Amino acid sequence: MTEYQRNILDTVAAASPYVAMQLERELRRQHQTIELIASENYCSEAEMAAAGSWAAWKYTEGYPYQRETGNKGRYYGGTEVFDAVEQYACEKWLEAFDAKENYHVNVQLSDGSSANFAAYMAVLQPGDTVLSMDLNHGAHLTHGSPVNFSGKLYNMVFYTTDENGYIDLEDVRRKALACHPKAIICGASAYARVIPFDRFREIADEAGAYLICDTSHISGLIVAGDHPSPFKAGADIITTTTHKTLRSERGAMIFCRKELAKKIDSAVFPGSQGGSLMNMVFAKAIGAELACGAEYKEYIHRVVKNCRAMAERFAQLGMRMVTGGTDNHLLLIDLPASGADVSGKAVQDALDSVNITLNKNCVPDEKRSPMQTSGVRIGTAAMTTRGFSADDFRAAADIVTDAIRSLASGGFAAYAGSYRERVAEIITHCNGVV
Ligand code: DSN
Repeated sequence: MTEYQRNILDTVAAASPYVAMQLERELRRQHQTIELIASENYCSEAEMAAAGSWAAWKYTEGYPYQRETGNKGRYYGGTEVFDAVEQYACEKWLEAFDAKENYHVNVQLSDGSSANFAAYMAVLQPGDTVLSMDLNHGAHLTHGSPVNFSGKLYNMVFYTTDENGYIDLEDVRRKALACHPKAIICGASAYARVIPFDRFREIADEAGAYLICDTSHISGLIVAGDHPSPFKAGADIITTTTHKTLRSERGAMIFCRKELAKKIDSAVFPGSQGGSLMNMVFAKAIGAELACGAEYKEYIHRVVKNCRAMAERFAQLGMRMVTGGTDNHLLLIDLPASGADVSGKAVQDALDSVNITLNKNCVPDEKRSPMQTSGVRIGTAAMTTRGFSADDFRAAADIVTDAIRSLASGGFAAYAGSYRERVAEIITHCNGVV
């Protein structure tokens, strides 16, 4: 446990021994667990400190200064410090993405769903047609799920992946020209290959549609140059969370072409949220500084390298992945194609019991329900932060494969103790982040 974590526990314990006890339990769980959920990561103590500070106490509805976007400054007084930090966070994030020239950013969003909500609200009316990726093929709930606002408010049309699991650009183009969408959405939560933003831009231009890119998963790779940039491709709106591969505190941002800045700012406030979490904006400012540094880019290169090493190991072991491998920070194991007649949910639960955390995930043309699934998603961002090497990820792939196979053959319980021991051994290679 770090000194900072000890101080937090002591401070909390003085007010609530119960909450401190649960916080300590969670820290212990994190410490002993190999964290393979592709959307999770560990931010710096500096960001945690800013997020937990008195910056949370201020209401700051509105935006810093009178911007050329037309917004009218703040609604309350006493915001000088917040104006400066929010402006600084915006400038640093634009610098991190090399997007200062043509893009505007709003850093007030608290999560990816509200970012997508505001992004759609800025350029779409209820009932408009939107072309988006099919959820079973890797997209996010906010990309048109019938149980989500996006599926309820807009007329969603879906493109899919091809027989090899890659985005089917012919399908995208055909549907775009047929349905005349107001916007095309690209970006995914469970897609292991490069998203061809430039091709999406061409198709959106041909169809006369806005191009909205949800880069929540891969934004860190874009900063580090390990994935093509939607900014360079000229996307209209780019959303991202800040806590996945960007490795900052929890939150989100919306980037847009400068001419859309007023629409985006208005869609965020007053359109869809009130007082923003300014403590998180302080943390995001630190996150942006870190993302501008060479050390962060080197970290992302290792995330990608480690993911390839893990995918190669799974392939050697006879496990099948959607698309056969990965270009980014995640991979998707197809359980039936790997000869394992078990659900993703059963694998997730079994691995939880031996201190490996990952998540069940649908695969293209999924036969099971979303609560069961035929796949599991695995990511390398979190454990790379904790210092895992390519060899450590290969060792983790060995345990995951053995566990899936023993689960499928009914012998998991007999081996669970040995899996736990193997996890405990490689966890000792971690640094002291948790
Ligand atoms: N929950 C996130 C993920 O796991 O990808 C998306 O919101």
